[in-house]
Amino acid sequence: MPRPRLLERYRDLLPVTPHTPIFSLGEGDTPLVRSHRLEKEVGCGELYFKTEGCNPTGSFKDRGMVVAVAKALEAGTRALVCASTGNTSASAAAYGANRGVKVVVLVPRGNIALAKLAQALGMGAQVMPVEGNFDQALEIVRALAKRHPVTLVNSINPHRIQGQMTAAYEVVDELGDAPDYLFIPVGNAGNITAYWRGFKEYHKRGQAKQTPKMMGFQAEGAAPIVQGHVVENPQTVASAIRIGNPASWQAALAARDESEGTIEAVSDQAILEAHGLLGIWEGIFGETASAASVAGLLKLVHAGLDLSGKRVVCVITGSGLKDSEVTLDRTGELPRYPLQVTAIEAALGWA
Ligand code: AN7
Repeated sequence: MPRPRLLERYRDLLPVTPHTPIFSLGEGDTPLVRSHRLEKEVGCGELYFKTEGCNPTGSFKDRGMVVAVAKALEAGTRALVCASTGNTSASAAAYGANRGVKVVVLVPRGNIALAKLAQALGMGAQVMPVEGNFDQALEIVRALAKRHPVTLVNSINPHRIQGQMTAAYEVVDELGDAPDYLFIPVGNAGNITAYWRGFKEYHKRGQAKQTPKMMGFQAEGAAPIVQGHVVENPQTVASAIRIGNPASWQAALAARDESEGTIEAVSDQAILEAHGLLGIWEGIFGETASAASVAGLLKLVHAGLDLSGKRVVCVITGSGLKDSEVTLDRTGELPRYPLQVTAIEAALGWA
């Protein structure tokens, strides 16, 4: 028997009715990987990575998308529309293609990772690069969704958030309780909102004894929540979180305050360093934006946060294959070697 996937596994916790179509591309049930080295470095009790890059399109967006698309079909939608820094468009393209629904995605021209563009195009979405940033593109698709019988599948869509709550359920199901801390990157702030609601829901149902402190991290050049105002021209190497006016701003503040957590900024340099450590120390190749959670963990620990005896989960929101160009920029050009055993040995110092 195939394993039950997200819509079936968490049916009772999702807005699934007898009329909701049930389908799957294999989303959810992603690995919770115990840290090999970073755990000792930060001195916490247990450190885990929730590796959301293992979802079918390589990011956490698939959890929310499968629910949003199922509900859109149930309601008889004509098309799915979204604005995206890339991952939402890849996910919408996949689920739209799988169900035979038209998908329209607006992306900031020149500012999305190539692999994500290829995913959307390769799965038949109508990709419309626009002269503007993510926030501006989101305004356009909001207007489209008001004027036409189509479904907005950005995280403003409550079904997206409900789907993404399943990641928190999985963490608790696997650990037997909520962790003490959850570290997570913040862009449009849908995911931090979803995790918090998920943990609260499980706590309310008695599935978890506690809820975690929510520790969110924006990139320094795209940190509206940290600065307390909209950032008109957000800039960061982590293109997925290059967002200046997050849709779930208020909900993210609620997650921070109710959980007694924090939302802070991390520099691009810190994100790139954390990305390197995650790969080299742990064997986890995350997306650049995903490393904001690890950069945040390191930043707070170096600033004196004591995590001894604590259970910590870092969400790695997407796969490093998504924006591998950033990694290659960081690692630099490689020398060439002669095709000779002795030359290779000499270069390795094995001579
Ligand atoms: C890898 O795809 O906004 O705070 O349009 O792709 O829930 O927005 C992506 C966001 C973190 C931030 N990590 O999550 C989009 C988009 C990765 C991401 C985020 C995104 P939210």
